[in-house]
Amino acid sequence: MNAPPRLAPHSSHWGVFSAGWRDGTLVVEPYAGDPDPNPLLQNFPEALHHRARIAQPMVRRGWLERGPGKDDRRGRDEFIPMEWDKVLDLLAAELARVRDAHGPGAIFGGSYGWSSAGRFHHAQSQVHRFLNTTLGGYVKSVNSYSAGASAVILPHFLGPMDSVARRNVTWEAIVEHTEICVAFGGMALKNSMVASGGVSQHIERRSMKAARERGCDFINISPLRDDLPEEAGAEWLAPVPGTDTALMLGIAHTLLAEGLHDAEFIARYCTGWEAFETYLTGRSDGVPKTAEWAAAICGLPADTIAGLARRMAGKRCLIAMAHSLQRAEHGEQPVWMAGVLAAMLGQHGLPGGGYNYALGSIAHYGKRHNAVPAAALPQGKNGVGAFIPVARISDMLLNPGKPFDYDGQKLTYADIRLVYWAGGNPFHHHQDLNRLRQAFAAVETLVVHEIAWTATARHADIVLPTTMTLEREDIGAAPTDPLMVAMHRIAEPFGQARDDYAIFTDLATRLGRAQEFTEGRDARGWLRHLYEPTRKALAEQGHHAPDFEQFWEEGFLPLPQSEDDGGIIRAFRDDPEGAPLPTRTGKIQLSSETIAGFGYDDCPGHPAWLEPSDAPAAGRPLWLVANQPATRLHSQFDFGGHSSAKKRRGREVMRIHPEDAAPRGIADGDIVRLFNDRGACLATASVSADVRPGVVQLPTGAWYDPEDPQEAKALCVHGNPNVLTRDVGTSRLAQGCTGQLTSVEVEPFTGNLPPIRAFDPPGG
Ligand SMILES: Nc1nc2c(c(=O)[nH]1)N[C@H]1C(S)=C(S)[C@@H](COP(=O)(O)OP(=O)(O)OC[C@H]3O[C@@H](n4cnc5c(=O)[nH]c(N)nc54)[C@H](O)[C@@H]3O)O[C@H]1N2
Ligand SMILES: Nc1nc2c(c(=O)[nH]1)N[C@H]1C(S)=C(S)[C@@H](COP(=O)(O)OP(=O)(O)OC[C@H]3O[C@@H](n4cnc5c(=O)[nH]c(N)nc54)[C@H](O)[C@@H]3O)O[C@H]1N2
Ligand SMILES: [Mo]
Repeated sequence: MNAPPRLAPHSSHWGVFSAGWRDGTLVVEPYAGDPDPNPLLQNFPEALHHRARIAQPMVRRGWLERGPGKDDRRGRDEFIPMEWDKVLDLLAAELARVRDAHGPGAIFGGSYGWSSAGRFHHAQSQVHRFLNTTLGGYVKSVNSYSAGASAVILPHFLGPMDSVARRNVTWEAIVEHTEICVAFGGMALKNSMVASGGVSQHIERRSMKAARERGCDFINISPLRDDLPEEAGAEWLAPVPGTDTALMLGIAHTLLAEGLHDAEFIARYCTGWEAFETYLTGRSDGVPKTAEWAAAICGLPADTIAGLARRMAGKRCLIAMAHSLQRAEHGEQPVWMAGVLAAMLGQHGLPGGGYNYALGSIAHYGKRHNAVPAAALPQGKNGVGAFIPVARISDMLLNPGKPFDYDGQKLTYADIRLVYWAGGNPFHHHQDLNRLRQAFAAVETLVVHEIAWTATARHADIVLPTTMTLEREDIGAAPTDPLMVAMHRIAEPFGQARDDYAIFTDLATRLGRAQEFTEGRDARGWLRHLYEPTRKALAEQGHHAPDFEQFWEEGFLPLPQSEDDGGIIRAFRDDPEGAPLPTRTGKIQLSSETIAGFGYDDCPGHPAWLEPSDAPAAGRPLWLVANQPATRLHSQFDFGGHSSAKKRRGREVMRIHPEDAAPRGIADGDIVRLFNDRGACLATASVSADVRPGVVQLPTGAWYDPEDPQEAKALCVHGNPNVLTRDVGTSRLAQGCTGQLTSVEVEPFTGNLPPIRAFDPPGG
């Protein structure tokens, strides 16, 4: 008998693996060194040759016949297949037209999205490099959908996002030192199983188990019971969504009133206590933020809140906070308030203590850093200065020239004619999709590179089919993962799909800038080039440093890691004068004159409880939590085997508490309709006591599937919650994404059940 063919190494954002073919079937096996592999890997086999893949370049009929221009037929027009040479001629001419007529400042190339894990073929880097080197730049986006509010507020009071999230408290330190871990938004394993660039070892489950066995208490503060795993043995406290800042204020007030706060730490390491304390005690507004006050807002008993404060004091206490809390209106507030709470407890900078923003939200955090650099494609210089905070995309396209606020600046929306997207799915990530459709109708040309017929591709004028990761070679690496992966090619390209790099190379050639874009390298040449800094650093430090050929043959290259040093916050604690924080005062800012000086009513100069304007009300009595999906990464491979198998009756699953289901006549497995002023979608109900009463949960990622695309507020028959979410910024400070929470009503769906067509290629 023949030996089974050798599986070759590869990597994805959701895990490292080996893959290959056995009897005509794609086999995917997790990396042998991974203690807790991610089941998302099993989305690959069915996805590879799925009918949802794009087989050939396509151009929208209306654009082809009438030329570039505003057009509300985007998303409901026909597509015409076109040869590669012809479509690239057409696109190069259109890019040159926009550049010559309006300048590169009329091109939006932010192209937000996770694309795939390989560091060279990373589509977002490719499109940025292409626009910079061939057209002189593009209007970009700043910050992320993940952490839009925190990226702006954290540097004001503590330090840059990366230092507070990525280089702070490690899982090792938690296992050894933490006595109580209070996790706002939990630390769901589904989330920490994912990291951009890949992750070779999923250690979160066993770390929580080990900490628990040593005696660490975990508190899961979340509307969902399963936001901490069983292994953590967590206590579950479920406040009303969006009220964590009030809860934290109630804890802070108890600490102060009972003299449990660390006044010495505040005096030595913090500034701005007075303004905050005046607010906390109510001297500034007549409202003391007591546990009773907080209880009335967050729905937890006052005793529980005060009891939690007493349990947190005097112990090695770690406050963790999921990204999700700040992906909501006034999202800056819980981020800041959690930092203030950790300061009142005197815990910042202690091993296993303090405040680790976003720990457990993603696999990058809580790890040591690599001692050697890893590959990244240089993006060139962007000659355009204009930008938007990333989630202001529809606002910009609908309001060219309109002023907006951002972090103390008054900026103006650019006048965009052409939008170029490669490696992201705005119909996944953006809010109020009916408004996004209007925004995309307002541009002259929309170009999309995609592996599959996402709703974004369906709304484009020019659709270019790209290879998916298994169809090309790349290098997988992330700054806190101790493994570099030689990602071998596992499959031939689907249909006529080409690499993003090959497409951009041919476009750059047509625009007379081939050398600037390619620097004379083919894809293999780039891999060698990007590998070299890692090899050199390994050799210099006396580690195994194979040349490129040997690395490729070995497949998995272990990388050395640096000490678990606690980063800038530990250094500051050890030496506040010698290693000041990069804030304005060099200390932890419990209030900020800078922010107060901006005069924003939705983001005052100290953390504060601000009422959400989108809370449940008549006609929309339930909070909707639209969180990250457990069964895929965002919208990627929604058509894969694992994602499909976890749907019910072909639709995304919405969880609802029995107390909310019964009066509505909703039984487990029923198809329901979720709706509010902005839109409606169908989902399959799962009746479960693991969600807080008054809350329903529908994760993101089911592909937008309008029942009748002609309608402005079409029903999404598949369960995409972003038809319901609101398109507003967190505040005038950060203008971050607020997609996590909105309010809705739910009812049984009684009409004829519409078919799911999201994965059928559009008709010609
Ligand atoms: N309501 C609500 N909305 C949210 C969130 C929420 O909590 N609630 N979360 C937000 C967050 S945190 C994020 S990060 C965003 C994520 O939003 P996105 O990052 O936009 O979502 P993805 O589905 O990962 O999109 C990546 C796209 O790239 C494509 N792709 C993969 N590989 C390649 C490639 O090699 N080349 C090309 N050209 N394309 C490729 C995939 O097919 C996919 O369509 O969503 C945000 N949206
Ligand atoms: N499997 C999988 N993992 C992922 C991703 C994915 O798409 N799939 N996406 C990755 C990305 S890009 C990111 S940015 C991270 C996102 O990390 P997060 O944004 O933290 O992830 P979510 O699952 O959206 O939210 C975590 C939990 O917060 C809780 N929550 C929501 N609102 C509130 C609130 O007001 N108060 C409290 N206390 N809790 C609340 C919800 O119950 C939710 O399950 O996840 C990453 N990991
Ligand atoms: Mo994210």
